Amino acid sequence: MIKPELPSICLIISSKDVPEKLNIALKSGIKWVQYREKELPRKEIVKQAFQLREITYKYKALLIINDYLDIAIATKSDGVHLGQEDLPLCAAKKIFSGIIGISTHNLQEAVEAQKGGADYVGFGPVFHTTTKKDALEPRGVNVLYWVGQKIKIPVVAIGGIRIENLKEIKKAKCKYIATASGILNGKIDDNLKKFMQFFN
Ligand code: TZP
Ligand code: MG
Repeated sequence: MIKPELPSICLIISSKDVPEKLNIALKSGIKWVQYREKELPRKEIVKQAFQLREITYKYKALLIINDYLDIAIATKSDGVHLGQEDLPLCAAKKIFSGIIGISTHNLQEAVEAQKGGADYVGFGPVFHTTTKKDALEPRGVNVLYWVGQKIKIPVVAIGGIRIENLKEIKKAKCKYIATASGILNGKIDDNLKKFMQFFN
């Protein structure tokens, strides 16, 4: 399977952002969406994932499902994002040929994910975040830089990424970011425009 190139900006959404906020983001040009829903019952997540697949197809945006490989497969999503406690990468690779992203918090985890054939690693939290309830201590941009130097697959900076700290992300030579609040809080179209200007 030929895998698509990853866009620079990944928007992380949960059920509360569907459909209003998501529609604004798609209309404003977002091309990579990760559905990360931690509260709803599984049945509801499945239902919403199917809806998201339809909407993202329409806008030619990539759709990645967080946590659930079975839901990613059933909905023909482009990929799955797995944490350190989720289905192991080696097992996911046996049954899925789409994009697989792995959450990492240190260099060792990132090296392992790359060795195991991950398509990208999420690395963070780079800055302080309140979006993820059990987030670890911020890793900072220096560590982000070093991870990027050692890893060949895309390193996606995550955690507290906002317009005000994009300069630091760029200085760390990081070309990919994932954010929820950085785009969804405030005026989504304005926020996204600023994010996109930065990565062009
Ligand atoms: N993993 C590490 S931080 C985070 C996740 C899913 C949340 C990112 O959200 P925000 O609002 O951009 O800090
Ligand atoms: Mg997970």
